[in-house]
Amino acid sequence: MVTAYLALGSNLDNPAQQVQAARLALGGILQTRLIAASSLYKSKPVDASGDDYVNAVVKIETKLNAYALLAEMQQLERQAGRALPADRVHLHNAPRTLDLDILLYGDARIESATLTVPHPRMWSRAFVLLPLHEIAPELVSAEQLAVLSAQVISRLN
Ligand code: PH2
Ligand code: MG
Ligand code: MG
Repeated sequence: MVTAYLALGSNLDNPAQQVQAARLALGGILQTRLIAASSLYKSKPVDASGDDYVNAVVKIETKLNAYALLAEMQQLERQAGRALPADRVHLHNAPRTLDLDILLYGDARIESATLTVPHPRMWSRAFVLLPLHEIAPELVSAEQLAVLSAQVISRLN
C-alpha cells in the first residue's frame, strides 16, 4: 500500500458539485481507498482563464502503481466530460470540468513525459497547499503557507 495525495479542481459546469462527486469517485478506484478529504476551497484561476475554481485535496491508500492510478484518474476526468488532451493542446490551462493531479505518491520521485511527482507547482499554489495542510499539517510548514498568503482563497464548507 502506498499513501498518495491528489489534487482536485474544477471551474466549469458547477465546480463544487464536480469536486464533491470526484472526491467520492476517487475512493471507488480499484485497489484504492479514501483516507481523508479536505474541505472545498474557492479561488481565482492562477495562470489560467475562466470562472473561479473550486479545489480540494484527498489522501488515499492504493495498491496501484503511479501510472495505473493516473490512468484511473484520467478516466474520471473523461467521465466528467473533460476534453481529451489531444483536443486541448492549444488551450493552455483551459477551463475544465475536472482536473485530477497526483501531488505526492509515497516518497516517489518521477520525471517522465506523462507524469512528474511531486507535482512541480504544488509548493507555489495556495489552492493546493491550504487543503493539503488541512488534512496533512505535517507536510506543509507555516513558512510554506506564509509565502502564499497573498493568494486569495476562501473555504466553502
Ligand atoms: N489549475 C490550473 C491552473 N490554474 N487555478 C486555480 N485557482 N485552481 C486550479 O486548480 C488551477 C488554477 C491547472 O491545472
Ligand atoms: Mg492541474
Ligand atoms: Mg492535470
